[in-house]
Amino acid sequence: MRVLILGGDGYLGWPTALRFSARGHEVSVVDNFSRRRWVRDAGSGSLTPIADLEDRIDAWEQVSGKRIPSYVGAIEDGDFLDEVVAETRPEAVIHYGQQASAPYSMISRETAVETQYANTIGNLNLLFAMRDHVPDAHLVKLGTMGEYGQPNIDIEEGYIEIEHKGRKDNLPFPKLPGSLYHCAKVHDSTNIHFACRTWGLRATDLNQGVVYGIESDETAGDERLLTRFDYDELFGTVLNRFCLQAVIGHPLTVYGAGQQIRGFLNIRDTLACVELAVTNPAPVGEFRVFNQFTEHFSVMQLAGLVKGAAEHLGYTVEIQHYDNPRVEKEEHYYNPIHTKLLDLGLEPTLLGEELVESLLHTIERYKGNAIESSIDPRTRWNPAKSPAAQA
Ligand code: USQ
Repeated sequence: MRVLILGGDGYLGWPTALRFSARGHEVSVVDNFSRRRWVRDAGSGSLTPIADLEDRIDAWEQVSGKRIPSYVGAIEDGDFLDEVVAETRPEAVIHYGQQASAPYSMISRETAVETQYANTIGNLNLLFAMRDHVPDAHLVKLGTMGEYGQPNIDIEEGYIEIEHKGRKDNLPFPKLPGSLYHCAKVHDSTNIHFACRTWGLRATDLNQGVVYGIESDETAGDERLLTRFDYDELFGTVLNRFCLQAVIGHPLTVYGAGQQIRGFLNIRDTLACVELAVTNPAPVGEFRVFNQFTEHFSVMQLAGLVKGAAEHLGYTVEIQHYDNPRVEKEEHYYNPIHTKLLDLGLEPTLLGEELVESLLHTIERYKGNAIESSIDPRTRWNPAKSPAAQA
């Protein structure tokens, strides 16, 4: 199958490109390296050494004999994306090419506008390019569980049957996004759903939880193929951050009481889910939604798990509660349904002490690259409520 991956140089995009290429698909990637730039500008960098895209592609060709063509440019540039789609004529488009950090979107007006512009306009350009060149192709779009927020009812997979004043309908599940980044994802979902209803496109929105992990089958074992690993306050996700913190002796940065619950999945399972979505495409005209995570944990459960695993390896770990920089529910009901990917055959990688220990071992190899000053949270959802503003 011809597969086009937007954001193919990123944390998930690169290992996804290798997985599809390894399975014999004709993969092309698009990227403008904005993730590399955002992290660098924030005074941090990938813990793992990551080769330039062209060098990675050469290395993959040496290892596998398969070449991945790359297109360097911004998907916000509609003409550029239009040409790429017309030239590659994908049967599936996997769209990761977005600004994916909630804290980054909350730094300032500029970063909020940048996030919503990059994400919403890039996605809109893609919908038009698909409509005009490959209307039968399947769009697999990375969404987020954070679109739903934490309502006090079970979260369904995309849609909920509502009975109102004696009438019933199956409607998009209500959205309560938790940051301006998450709001952008909601806007994308609305636009994709519209394109499916109006132009007959087909799409799967993968409402993904928080990803952790470093290696996939294809990236492990050859340093030239490693994917990036972020741990800074903006781009690092919570479990990856805790693991790095344990290894370098930084206190684990629990925000507030740490009773917030999120869905999690291993990076290998992200790749498996995306592959399941691509090989089982949505029917023409359908906007299909999968909730993509395998288990849920509170932040304190994760901190306890990392502390236990790291202490088992001989580290001393302190858990520190930080004044929560985010405006979020710290205690809440959380029961999202996530059966559709399991029904398609997903075999979850479950998190336990052994898995955390293997993550810690991988991090140990690169701990010399860690920039500790990028770890502590500085970005506040509501600066008026910051301790400094109240003092
Ligand atoms: N948290 C801490 N300490 C930290 C970092 C985070 O307690 O050092 C807490 C946060 O307050 C939050 C939870 O951990 O309650 C998750 O935070 P996160 O930074 O790991 O993840 P989040 O900002 O929600 O965003 C990440 C990805 C995003 C994706 C989302 C899925 O960056 O791209 O969409 O996970 S979800 O969380 O389901 O919305």
